[in-house]
Amino acid sequence: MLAEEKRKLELEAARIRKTALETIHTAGSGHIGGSFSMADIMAVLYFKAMNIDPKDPDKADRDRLVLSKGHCSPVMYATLARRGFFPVEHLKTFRRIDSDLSGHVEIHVPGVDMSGGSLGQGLSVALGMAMFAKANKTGNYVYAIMGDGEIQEGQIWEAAMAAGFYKVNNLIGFVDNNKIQLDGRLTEVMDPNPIDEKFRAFGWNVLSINGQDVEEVADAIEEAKKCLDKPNMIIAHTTKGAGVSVFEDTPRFHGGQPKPEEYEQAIKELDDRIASLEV
Ligand SMILES: Cc1ncc(C[n+]2csc(CCOP(=O)(O)OP(=O)(O)O)c2C)c(N)n1
Repeated sequence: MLAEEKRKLELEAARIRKTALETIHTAGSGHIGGSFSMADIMAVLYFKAMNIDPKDPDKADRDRLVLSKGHCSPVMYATLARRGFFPVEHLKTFRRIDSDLSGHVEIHVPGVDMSGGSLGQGLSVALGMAMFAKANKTGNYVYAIMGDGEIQEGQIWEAAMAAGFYKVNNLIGFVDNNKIQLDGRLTEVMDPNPIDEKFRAFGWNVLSINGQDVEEVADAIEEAKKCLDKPNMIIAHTTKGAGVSVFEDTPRFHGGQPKPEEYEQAIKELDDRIASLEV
């Protein structure tokens, strides 16, 4: 990847984080940790990899994305708004009773292909979409983003078994492996490791990357697209709350809110990061 493209993607990721945080702050609630850990993945998907058109969100041959960890709606909505699917201003209505932007992603929002919230279901839905695309030769890819705590759900492994058996190679999954779930650290709650070997055993092409590195994310997607006989799972090693020092690797920021001084510091860090990336 050229340095210039990398800089632009890093800038998008930083802007997505700031927009997501402001959205959560205005609402007074929302999930910071899991939104921030996957912000770099979202920047690569929406500003480089995916075949999408914000002016025609329902175009038939578009790539689909299922945000199975649907509680991370702030990062999804911030990304869609920044990419032009709807005005950034609209994010101010996030989590209001009369808004379409509810706390978990909803299908009626432009750019959203599947509602989320009940963990464990997204991989099955994405598999169905990918099988449809193959059967109808539409040529599109289907992405699914799961949490590492989420893969404790049994339905994930039913979908994994089917995808491997049917060699659904246009399916590209991500596990946002940020090592913290709602109740604390994954290894203390119910350790799903080794995640890579489990998916491999179910017939998947598995790639393990640093999910905070936009270049590694982009390369992994390209690599996945070359695989013609297996579904693809990208295990993205990430840090919960990545991008802001006070949020990083801190279980309380799964769904908890920063104190005013923490919020100010977070905005300052993100502004500094954005300024360092702007030319
Ligand atoms: C079926 C189901 N059970 C419980 C919850 C409540 N819940 C919301 S987020 C979460 C933790 C998810 O952890 P992880 O998948 O690691 O997400 P991340 O750390 O990336 O936010 C839980 C248990 C839910 N949304 N759905």
